[in-house]
Amino acid sequence: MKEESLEQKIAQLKEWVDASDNIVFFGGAGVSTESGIPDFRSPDGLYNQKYDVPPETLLSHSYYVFNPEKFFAFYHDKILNAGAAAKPNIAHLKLAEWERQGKCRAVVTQNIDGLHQAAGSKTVYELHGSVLRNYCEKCGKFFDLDYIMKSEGIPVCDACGGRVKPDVVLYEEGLDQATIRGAVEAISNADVLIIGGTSLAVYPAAGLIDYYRGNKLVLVNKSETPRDRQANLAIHAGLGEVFSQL
Ligand code: CNA
Repeated sequence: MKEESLEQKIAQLKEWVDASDNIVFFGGAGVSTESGIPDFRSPDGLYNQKYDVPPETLLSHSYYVFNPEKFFAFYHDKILNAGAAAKPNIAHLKLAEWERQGKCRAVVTQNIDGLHQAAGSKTVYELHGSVLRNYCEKCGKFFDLDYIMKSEGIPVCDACGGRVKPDVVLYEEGLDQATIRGAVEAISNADVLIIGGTSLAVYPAAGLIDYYRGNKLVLVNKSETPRDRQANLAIHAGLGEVFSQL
C-alpha cells in the first residue's frame, strides 16, 4: 500500500483537530527546539556533545547531592542559559489557542522550560517539574528563576542558608503523584492524543501514553520513535511546519 504524503497526513490531522473538543497533547524537548532550546537526543542535542561525565549522570539526584558545584555549573550553563531568551513558538501558541477555544483539554509535558504557560496554556501537567520553581531544602522557602540565575555556585536560601533545589525531577527521582494522576486522567479520556517532539525514551513518562483508549493517536516527530507503529497517524516532520498548517 502506498504511504500517504505529508500533505495528506497533515490534512487528516487537521480534520481530526477541527472536529474535536477533547484534544490532549503529550510533548517533549522537541517542542521547544524551534524556540532555541536544544533537546537531548537530536544530533545537535545535549547527549551528542562531549562531556567528561555523561549528562544522565550530571543530571542525577546523587550527582546533585555529592557534587553540587559541578551540578549547578552544568545546570546554569546548559539548562538555564540555553532557555534564558526563549519565547513560545507556533506549537506552544496553537495549543494555548485550542485550550481557549475549548478544544485542548490538557498539555502533558516532559519539558521544564515553562513555555506552554508562557504561551497561555493553563492546564499543563509538568511531569519533570519546572526551572521556574525552586525551594530551600531546609525551610521550604520559594525562589523564582531570577534568584537562581543570579546566584553563583550553589544557590543558598537568604532566610536560613539551606541549599535551594530546582523543582526539576532529576534522574533517580520519582515523579509527583498528583501530576501523574492528572495526566493519566486527561490522556485516558482524550479523543485525539497528539504526541510531539519526544523520543519516547524516558520512563515512566513515556509509558503514560498507554492510557490512551481512542483511535486517533497522532505522532509528530522529526525522527522515528519506538511507538510509530502504534500510532494511527505518524508524521515525520518539524512541529512548526505541521502546526502552522492546522
Ligand atoms: P529527547 O529525547 O531529546 O527527544 C526529542 C525528540 O524531538 C527527538 O526525537 C527529535 O527528533 C524530536 N524533535 C526535535 N526537534 C523537533 C521539532 N522541531 N519538531 C518535531 N520533532 C522534533 O527529548 P524527550 O523530551 O523525549 O526526553 C525527555 C527529557 C528531555 C525530559 O526529561 C526533559 O526534561 C528533557 N529536556 C527538556 C528540555 C526543555 O524543557 N525544553 C530541553 C532538553 C531536554
